[in-house]
Amino acid sequence: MSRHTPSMAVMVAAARKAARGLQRDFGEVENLQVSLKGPANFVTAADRKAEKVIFQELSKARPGYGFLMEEGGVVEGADKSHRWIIDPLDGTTNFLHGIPMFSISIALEREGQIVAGLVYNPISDEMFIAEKGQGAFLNDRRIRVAVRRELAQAVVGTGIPHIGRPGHQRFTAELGVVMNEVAGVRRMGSAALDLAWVAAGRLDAYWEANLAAWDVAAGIILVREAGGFVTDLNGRDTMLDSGGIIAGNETLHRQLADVLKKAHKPA
Ligand code: 2AM
Ligand code: CA
Repeated sequence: MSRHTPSMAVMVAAARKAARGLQRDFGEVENLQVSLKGPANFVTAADRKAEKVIFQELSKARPGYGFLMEEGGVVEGADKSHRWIIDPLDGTTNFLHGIPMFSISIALEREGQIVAGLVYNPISDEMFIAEKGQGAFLNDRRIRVAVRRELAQAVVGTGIPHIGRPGHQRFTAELGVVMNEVAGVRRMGSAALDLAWVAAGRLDAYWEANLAAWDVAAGIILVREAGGFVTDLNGRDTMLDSGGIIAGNETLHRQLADVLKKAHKPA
């Protein structure tokens, strides 16, 4: 069993409350798929609504903490040492298409360091949480990164840039080298869930570029508390700023980083 701090209890309560709205709205999206107008505006509204619920719950419980949110951006708090980093709906494209793979991501930063993270999949009811020094948990059961030591046996997650996003050529080059080294590549569509799945040992490793802080903040502490390694694509600790990320156990993290370097060298 995990022992949560009061802050984690607050995060869990906020996520569960927002999830109830997302579950209802996801059911509606499945119905809207057949309409010509499609569910796009509806999904934007669901996203904003979920963020508002989380913002209100966290503000009530911890007055003064600051916020960095996907929809609402930065909200300065009176308390300069604490900040919530929130993605109310990570995996929006999946949600829009009725694919039941998306998540709520909430992280707590103290003095610039992530001290708690939560990633919740409302459809599978899987709650991934971690606090600094306390380990990582899935629905109250301890989780650990996978122990595989060979890329040739590893299933590796990634994200594929799409229309309107940068990095298409870079990704094609990366995939070109990685697919020759691994047992399988998976593209799930929610960076927060990908990292939670690395923490749970479902994915052996994961990489992606051009992400935002709210996509990865909670997932980073999940992987680390599950015994894994996380850096940006240059091996540095600046994932929240650079937007690139590599995660896995110590061995696979290093191997994947080395393989990716090959993709970035001019031929
Ligand atoms: P989203 O669903 O909240 O948009 C998929 O590869 C991952 O990339 C998802 O976590 C997705 O988050 C994220 N993503 C998509 N577009 C993005 C953008 N313009 N900036 C940062 N992250 C993005
Ligand atoms: Ca996101």
